[in-house]
Amino acid sequence: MTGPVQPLVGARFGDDWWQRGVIYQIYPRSFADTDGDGVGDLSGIIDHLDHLGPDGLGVDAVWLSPIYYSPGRDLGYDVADHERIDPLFGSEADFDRLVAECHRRGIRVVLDLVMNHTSDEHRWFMASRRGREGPFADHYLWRDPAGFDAAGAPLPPNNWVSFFGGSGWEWETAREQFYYHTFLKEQPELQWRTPAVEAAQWKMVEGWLDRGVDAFRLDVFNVFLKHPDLPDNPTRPGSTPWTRQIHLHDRDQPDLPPLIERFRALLDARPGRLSVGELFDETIETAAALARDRHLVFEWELVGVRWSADPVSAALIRRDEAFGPHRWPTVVLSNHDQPRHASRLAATMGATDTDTDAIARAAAVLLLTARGTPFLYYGEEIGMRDVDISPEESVDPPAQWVGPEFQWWDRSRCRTPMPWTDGPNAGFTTGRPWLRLGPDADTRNVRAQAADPDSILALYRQLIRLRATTPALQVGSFRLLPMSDPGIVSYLRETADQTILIALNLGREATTWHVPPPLEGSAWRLLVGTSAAAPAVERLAGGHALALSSDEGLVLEAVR
Ligand code: ISL
Repeated sequence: MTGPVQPLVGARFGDDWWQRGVIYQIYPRSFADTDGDGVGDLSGIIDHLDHLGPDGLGVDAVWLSPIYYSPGRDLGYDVADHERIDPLFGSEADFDRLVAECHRRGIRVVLDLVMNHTSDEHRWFMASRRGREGPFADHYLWRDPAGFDAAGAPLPPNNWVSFFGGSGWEWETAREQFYYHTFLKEQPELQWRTPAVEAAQWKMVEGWLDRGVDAFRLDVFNVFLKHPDLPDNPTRPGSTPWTRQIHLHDRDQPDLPPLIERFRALLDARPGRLSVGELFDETIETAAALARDRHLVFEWELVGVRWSADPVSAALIRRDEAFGPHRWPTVVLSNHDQPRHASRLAATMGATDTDTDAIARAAAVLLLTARGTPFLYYGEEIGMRDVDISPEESVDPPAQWVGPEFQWWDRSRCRTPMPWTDGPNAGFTTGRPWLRLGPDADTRNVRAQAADPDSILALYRQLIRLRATTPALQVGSFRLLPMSDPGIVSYLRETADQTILIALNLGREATTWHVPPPLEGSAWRLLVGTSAAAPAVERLAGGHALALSSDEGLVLEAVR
């Protein structure tokens, strides 16, 4: 269908980018709109690639949240055709142009693969629900009712519930069977135990690889397989139907690892490919056990952390212990499912009037110096915050379900349009934006921050550039230093011939940091400071006392 793929030109890293690179997540609906419909599109992404490329932020890859044809019940995570671009975002040619324009700038392209479920408008499901015969009959998780109640209504096959609230089973009159859905009822679960399903998925994956896609994020991959007999889950005390079950039979089955390896083999057959898996509702230990070279698995220690020295240190240690020296973690602070970290971290301290920009700066240091492959979420590079969205304006489907039994944070708040300029609608669209822009878009936007050498954007650019030329920050070991001064988190990143020292004052007060002694004969040189007032230090001996304001961060290197 398409011509030869534009080769990657001038990429900073070779096949080891999975470990050394920085990946930037774009939520396509909210990045940039070129056709005036108020929804971001692929041409909008192309128009702004210079913001991301080597003369801008300098990221190594962009991950696009789903851009496939979809009715949008879960805003693209309900795919009606995995092999087709949603016209909402543009044409097939626009996609090929996006890949080419990224590759021309040395940027790789990561697609979001949603393979656990499809949309109920997928042609497989529309055929499957019609009856028990035909090529798609067993593509989904169909089951007979457990029986019928006194009124003759069918009873679900087991006690499984949907994570998004309510029963996990939906009755289909035409088949006289139930189908299962972990998420919305418009997201029916695929039956991965049907060989034709697996074969079709791999064919689809190969198709995207052939079109030049460099990597994939795997949505909720530990849910693909269920216990073949679909037994009841054991129950336990909990606050919601979901947490009242031990999810023994509806995910993490023993034959999951070989299934995932069959997927990974498709990527390993071509050089320089990576995958990053998203585990649904799982622990960091599970993430570490499933991670291997070139195939990352997200964990959420730093997403759930309270913004204070003790819990942040504990999270860093937990990551280090779970992954150990031989498995490679990711570093994530924000994504399209979570409150934006500038807002979230401030809220963990119960603060309403805190300077979230100072937090965003310190967090940028953590994100780009902790051990692991960093994932940025669009807008965090300008310190974007959550935006208040009224229930009437919200477009996050599970948020509509909210009730005493099902609490859901409205994800619309973290998915608002990117502010590019101080013009109308912040340069995002000439139409009516699909979600309102933040109230600070006039001042907090890319153009304003690009012109300000002390902006959050300038700091992100500086840190990403530093990381790209500093092997210890890319692949070095991690060592947390004992807490010597209250509020200070400090750690080392080291290779055989480079030592980098990071210090963050996560206390609410200014404090004094006593610089640890460097190796014999060397001193510390300041590489990056988050505050405009950071001392211009060329040679700093151990024991030196430095004043650090709240949320101030420093990155130093040991020099001879
Ligand atoms: O959003 C969450 C918590 O606030 C997560 O638990 C999330 O539901 C879970 O990680 C699964 O997320 C993924 O699959 C969902 C989709 O709605 C999310 O956007 C996606 O990231 C169903 O496809």
